[in-house]
Amino acid sequence: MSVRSTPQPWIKTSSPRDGAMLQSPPSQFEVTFNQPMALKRIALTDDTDSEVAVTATPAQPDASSATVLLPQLDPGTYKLHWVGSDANGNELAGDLSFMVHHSR
Ligand SMILES: [Cu+2]
Repeated sequence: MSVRSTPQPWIKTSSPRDGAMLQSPPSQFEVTFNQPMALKRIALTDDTDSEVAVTATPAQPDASSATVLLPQLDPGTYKLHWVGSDANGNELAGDLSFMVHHSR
């Protein structure tokens, strides 16, 4: 028998990227994993550390990417924290921040 190591989830891409300076507000947060993952939790906070309500999208446990629609965001700096989980209960969390600039 061969020994099979437990695959650990990792992030392939996420959007907005950490540190992104955006000229217009992002309409969604999207993250792509190396394997199927479901987003369990997402928290978005603004400059004043107030939580911005985000409508959770139904979990898609067989999908290796997750998309969450964001509300209309005013210019400012935002922090986003998310937690994902795979079918084996392996969790993966991420933190990122991005800035929405005033458009002209
Ligand atoms: Cu900026």
